[in-house]
Amino acid sequence: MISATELKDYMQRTGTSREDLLTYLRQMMEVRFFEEKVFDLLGRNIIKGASHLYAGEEAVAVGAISVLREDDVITSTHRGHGHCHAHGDSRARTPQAKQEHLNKMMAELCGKQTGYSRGRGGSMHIADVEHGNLGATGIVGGNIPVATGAALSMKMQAEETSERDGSSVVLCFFGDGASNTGAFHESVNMGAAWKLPVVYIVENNLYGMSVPFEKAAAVPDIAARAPAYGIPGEVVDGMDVLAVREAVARAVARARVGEGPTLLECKTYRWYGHSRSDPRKYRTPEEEAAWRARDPINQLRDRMIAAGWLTEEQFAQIEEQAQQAIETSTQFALNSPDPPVEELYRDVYILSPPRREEIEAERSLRERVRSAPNMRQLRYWEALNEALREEMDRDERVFIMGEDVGLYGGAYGVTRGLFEKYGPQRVRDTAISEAAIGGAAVGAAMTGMRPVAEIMYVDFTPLAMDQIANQGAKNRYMFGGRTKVPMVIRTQGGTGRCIAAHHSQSLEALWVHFPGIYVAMPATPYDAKGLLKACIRDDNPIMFIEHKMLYGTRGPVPEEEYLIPLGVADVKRPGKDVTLVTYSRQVLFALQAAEQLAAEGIEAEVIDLRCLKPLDIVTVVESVKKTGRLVVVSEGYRMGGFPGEVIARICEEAFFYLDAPPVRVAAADVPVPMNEVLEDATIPQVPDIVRAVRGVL
Ligand SMILES: Cc1ncc(C[n+]2csc(CCOP(=O)(O)OP(=O)(O)O)c2C)c(N)n1
Ligand SMILES: [Mg+2]
Repeated sequence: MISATELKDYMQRTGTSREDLLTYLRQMMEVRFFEEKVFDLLGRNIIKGASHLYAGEEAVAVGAISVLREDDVITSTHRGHGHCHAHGDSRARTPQAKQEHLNKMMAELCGKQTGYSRGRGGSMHIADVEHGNLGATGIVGGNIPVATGAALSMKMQAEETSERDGSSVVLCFFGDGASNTGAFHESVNMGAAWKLPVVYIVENNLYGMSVPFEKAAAVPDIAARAPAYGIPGEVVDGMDVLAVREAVARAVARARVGEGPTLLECKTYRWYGHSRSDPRKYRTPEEEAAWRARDPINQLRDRMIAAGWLTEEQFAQIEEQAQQAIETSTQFALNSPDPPVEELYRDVYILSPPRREEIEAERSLRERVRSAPNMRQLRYWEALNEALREEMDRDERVFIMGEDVGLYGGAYGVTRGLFEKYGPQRVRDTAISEAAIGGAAVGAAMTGMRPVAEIMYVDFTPLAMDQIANQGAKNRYMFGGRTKVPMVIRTQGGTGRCIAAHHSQSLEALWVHFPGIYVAMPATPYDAKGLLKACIRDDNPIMFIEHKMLYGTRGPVPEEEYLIPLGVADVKRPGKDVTLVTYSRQVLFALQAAEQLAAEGIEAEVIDLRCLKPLDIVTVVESVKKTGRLVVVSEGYRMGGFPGEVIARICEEAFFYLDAPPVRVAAADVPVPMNEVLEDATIPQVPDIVRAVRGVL
């Protein structure tokens, strides 16, 4: 602990005023009392669920956030009340606004409509995205890629506006346990490689739940990992608000001028167990007492009293006011209503259903495309490439990132020439770090950019699943509808190149499963271009799945600009006898099957869904009402695949129009084998579709 004289020196050196110290003291006390109240409310089952209390660690959040400007942002963790309070309090300008902020925090923990996240997030998803708190995460380490993406966004926007006083920065808080996740390593590497304005702040409270850091890793200090990534690392006394403030100020200064990230390890301790139910068997009373003797609030109080800037009476008064503020917030929360059940589905998506005129315009365009023999022909990849160019020209917030998307042009050539045209800032080659790519897209999208991130194979998307699904797709809903994530994840799937079980799957069923993300799967160059453009303009996260065997296929694409509204299927061939529903490459197979069937006098109607979500079930229902028979075809595994969903919907909505049981034709439930003959046998082939149709007639 520093002496009174050292404190005075510190204040002169750092330009800190007595008022500032009083603010830190008050904020730390409010966090402490807030947590004591939450502990009590949890015990009385008034607050439900899990709450991870921050008491003991107050100096980290308060010291770090005291350095920030209004345009900076933070990301937080499952132990996020301290970050949320320090941040919200610093942004609130009046005593009334400060009280309202506490009210919203407490209301959120109580699951109330008036809470920051409308009661949908609770303790683990507390956020105030509109004011720069990008939110807490329930997935340990999950916020680190998001913070990195936000920092990328800050850097790109600062370069655009060439701000004189340096770029905005991101403070990324996480625990010692999180520093052992892949998300941490991928993110710090990406942040360092791109010199992003982010400060990674590890709150090392010695344990990840019950496991001591010393048993989970072989390095004594997490900060020691920093040089391995080429960035500075520093161990900081996390019980000393001024030490934290000074270290963070240095790191932020570096970040603002483009020198990149710093890893700060704040050694700290939590007063309570991991959560309320934790009996803390893994800690000794002596260890707890030793840390309590270093209470960050008492340390600051004692120093201020010694320096003559605070009396016992003044301290008692701050204490009383802080208690009162927490009490008021508790009353506010308890008097607030639950979120209305009618709003259960609100904010999962940003809905912008296409207008009838838009649907009609696209329908007549596609009819013209089909019947214009002299229209220019583009390959599927060229159509996608043109879509990217047009959207990058139209909107400077659109940028591309992914593995080998730069000079290489993407594994399947879709981004060819874009690096040359738009440069390394807007066409960014990444490290082989799928989680960081997905999370960076989320963070960038949350902070004003419109990323198009490429994951080379859909088979690799599970590596980014937490980031895309948990952090991205659920973002808007769990943060109370106060955010949007306009990102497109471009990827490709499917068999056809003998590249076996890790490069040939069709995993769309995984992606349609998560609420909050759309899935588009175009089959033709025309659809590919119009859908990709529409997806880039849409405000929702979208998984855009191409097919590796379609890239070389040619088709008519109009010269003029057009969009394809999301969630509008295309009847690619009309018919009256059977409805054949499919998407992606199987559309081509279904059309061939329909051709063969026509020779037998069977008229199959081929519906290309184009988007699996939003799903145009109306077009399918209308067709089934006419034909009475349904066959759904997909290259995805049969078990739990998308055809099952379409068939279930038809049974729900048009059962009595069916004249035969609906049938699915899907991929064999085997890992895709490399051998060509076996590979072909795994997916539906034209004769399989023909046979299935005959079977339902
Ligand atoms: C990916 C993931 N794994 C495990 C958990 C369960 N869990 C929640 S918090 C936690 C400990 C995290 O430790 P640390 O990062 O040090 O943060 P602290 O709780 O100490 O603040 C664990 C294991 C989780 N929520 N997410
Ligand atoms: Mg910990």
